[in-house]
Amino acid sequence: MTAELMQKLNLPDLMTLNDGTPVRQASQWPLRRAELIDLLSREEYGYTPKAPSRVEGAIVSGDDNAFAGKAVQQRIELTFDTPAGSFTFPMMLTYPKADRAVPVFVNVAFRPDLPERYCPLEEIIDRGYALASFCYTDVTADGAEIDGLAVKYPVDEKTGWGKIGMWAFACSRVLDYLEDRPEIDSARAAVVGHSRLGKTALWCGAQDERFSMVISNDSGCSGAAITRNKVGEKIADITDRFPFWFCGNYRNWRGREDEMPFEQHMLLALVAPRLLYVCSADQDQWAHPENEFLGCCAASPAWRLLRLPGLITDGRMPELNAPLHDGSVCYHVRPGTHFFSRTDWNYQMDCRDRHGV
Ligand code: GTR
Repeated sequence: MTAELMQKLNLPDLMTLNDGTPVRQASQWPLRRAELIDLLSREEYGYTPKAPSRVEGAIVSGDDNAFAGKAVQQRIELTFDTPAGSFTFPMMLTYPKADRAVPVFVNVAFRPDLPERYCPLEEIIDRGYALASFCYTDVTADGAEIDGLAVKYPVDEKTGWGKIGMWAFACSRVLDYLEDRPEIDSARAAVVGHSRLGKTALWCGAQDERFSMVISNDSGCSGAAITRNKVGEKIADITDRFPFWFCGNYRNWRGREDEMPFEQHMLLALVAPRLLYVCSADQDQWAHPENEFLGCCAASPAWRLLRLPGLITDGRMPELNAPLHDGSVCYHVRPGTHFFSRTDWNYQMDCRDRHGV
């Protein structure tokens, strides 16, 4: 059972302030939240710089009759100031024609062919959602290169932001821009990504409370999965291959998972009281679905503190294709491998419809 496993794993306590005071009331959550952001910034993802005061968008091309007239599609260049001059990156916005502002997915995507070929955009439009997507490497390369946004801010070797932090920052800049678009209901914005970009969506949504929903698809290690007792990828694996995703300090925890003062349930808990949705695929053992589920269970006390249900579960791993959508933390595991499938998107939209976020 999950409760016993959580005890055995001896996870660092979500509900104790750094000075040892137990967190028992909702009024203590903002302080605990700030502590957790600081901890995860210092040890894992690096510190995020201050947001720019304004993001400008220039529509560079568009189609007012996309999808046989059902939608509007625009390629937009976003520009904002940084300490080293302005930075620009492209995004694609598609929204259904409607008589009111529509909710939106902010999707950090892998491929430059926006919208991504695996993204079921027509279904998204038909279900009344907009999609704002950008390709992550248009922000900065997925490698050790100091390029793009990475050039624009000074980075401390131990605690400066890694690439996940930079991509997450870009998701927030997309929302800055969408707040100025009357066609978009920016109070109903979900940030979503798959795999390394699922980690990105979580870190973005953990910090940026404007997102009403945060969705992780197969994010695994350093995403939704509890690191202690994890199968598949471990901190040594991920920091060997992708050290640049994180801050320098993260390497200190290679092979020392049990000693870490932080854990991934803390990342998930930062989404409270907003809606969190974690999606797994049963054959994705590198990500480890069971530990992603465990992450949802272990994060749930944050919602309960705020008088909301966390994950509603009997503590057992759910059956395949039996999504848990009743609580403020939602979870599903579908059959198949590591992929952002149409099934995942459709479950995510079912969940949004149901919660109205
Ligand atoms: C893998 C990495 C995972 C996951 C995945 C992906 O190579 O080990 O953590 O992020 O890439 O992004 O597809």
